Parts: sequence; structure tokens; C-alpha cells
Amino acid sequence: MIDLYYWTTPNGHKISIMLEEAKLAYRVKPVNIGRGEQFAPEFLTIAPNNRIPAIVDHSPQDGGQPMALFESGAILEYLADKTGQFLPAEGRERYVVLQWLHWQVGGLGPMAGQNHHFCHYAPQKI
Ligand SMILES: N[C@@H](CCC(=O)N[C@@H](CS)C(=O)NCC(=O)O)C(=O)O
Repeated sequence: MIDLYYWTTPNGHKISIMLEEAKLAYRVKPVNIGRGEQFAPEFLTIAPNNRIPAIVDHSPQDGGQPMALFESGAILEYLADKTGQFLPAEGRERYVVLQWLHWQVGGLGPMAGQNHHFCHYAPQKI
């Protein structure tokens, strides 16, 4: 079972879509970032950067302690490796997929986020 620390944002959706597509069992743990729940001490032990999404995998591949992960790209890569889906295990095809993952997480995602923040949320119109 995987706990998904989630709120209804594009970064949250990236992981819920992956969990659905990979047919993994999960339960949603809502973190209302509008109310500041991302700063709760219990959540910070899982995601020290106070951002969703994050997961805790209670049945990790290595059979060890529950695996906590934050950052959507790392979570997607972990779930792809766990299930053997959507990411080749090795070879150049793996890097072709990863380049697009890193492009989204490091390029498109932050720019789209800033656009949304300054167009819709920022109290000061600049
Ligand atoms: N680089 C992070 C970005 C995560 C992120 O920005 N999450 C936002 C919601 S989409 C958040 O939790 N914001 C809360 C805050 O900044 O306090 C990822 O890809 O997971």
C-alpha cells in the first residue's frame, strides 16, 4: 500500500495519474496547502521541502522499512522502476524518457507555476 500526500494541483495529479495507470493500491492523504497543512511537523518528516506530492510506500521492493519520497520526478521514476512500466530499465531509451521528465520538472513545471501564481494568486499585481 502506498500513501499519497496530495492536493488538487498539477504536481499532485502527476502522481495520482501514475498510480492509477500503474494500477497500484494507494490511499490519498490530503494536504490542504491553502490552509498551510504542508507545514505540519508530521508532513515535514516525509517532505522536508513542505510541498506536495509525497508518498510513503509501505511495501518497497527491497522489503525494508517504508520508503518515503518527495519531488514528483523522483516519485514517478521510483514508481516506474517499481512496476516496470513507462520507463525502460536500462539503455538509451531510459535516458530519452528521463530527459523529458527532467524537462517537465525543471523547466515547464516551475514556469507554469509562476505564471499561475502571479496571474491568479499574488496580491500585488506586478
Ligand atoms: N518540484 C516540486 C514542486 C512541488 C510543488 O511546487 N508543490 C506545490 C503544489 S503544486 C506545493 O506543495 N506548494 C506548497 C508551498 O509552496 O507551500 C515537485 O515537482 O514535486
